Amino acid sequence: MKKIIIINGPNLNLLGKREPEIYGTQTFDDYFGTLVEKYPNVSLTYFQSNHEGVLLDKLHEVGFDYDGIIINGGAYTHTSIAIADAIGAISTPVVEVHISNVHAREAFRHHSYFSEKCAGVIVGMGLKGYELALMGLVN
Ligand code: CA2
Repeated sequence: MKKIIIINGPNLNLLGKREPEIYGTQTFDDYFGTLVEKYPNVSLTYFQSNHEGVLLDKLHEVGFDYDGIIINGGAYTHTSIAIADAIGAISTPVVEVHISNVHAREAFRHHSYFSEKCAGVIVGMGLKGYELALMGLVN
């Protein structure tokens, strides 16, 4: 069974609770439950942290063992060379996901330090983007 982890960065614990016009009304825990049910043949785990170093430690922990990583780095996407370096250093393929279309938002969201180190990038498809990334990694 393939092992895939979803890693969410800062503020994504607020999904479904704030700014529903941008990020929707579903909590990530609820969405994650539907994914687990829909993909019983994938060993799917979920991790969220608001702390850059904790996200780095998780990437190091899973990055030579898991079959795929789906990461939404939140605002660290646009700031963190350290997380980009970690994505580049590990052997597990990483797919970058953003719920909103970052290219239709403020200019500071247009650049990602992660994208060039990732196997793929999905933006603007809402929470469905995580499922699309999952399909890309398992097929
Ligand atoms: O669109 C995305 O998925 C983002 O990664 C979300 C980040 C933002 O900084 C990126 O530019 C794009 C922000 C996550 C904040 O999530 C919230 C969710 C609900 C309420 C408030 C914030």
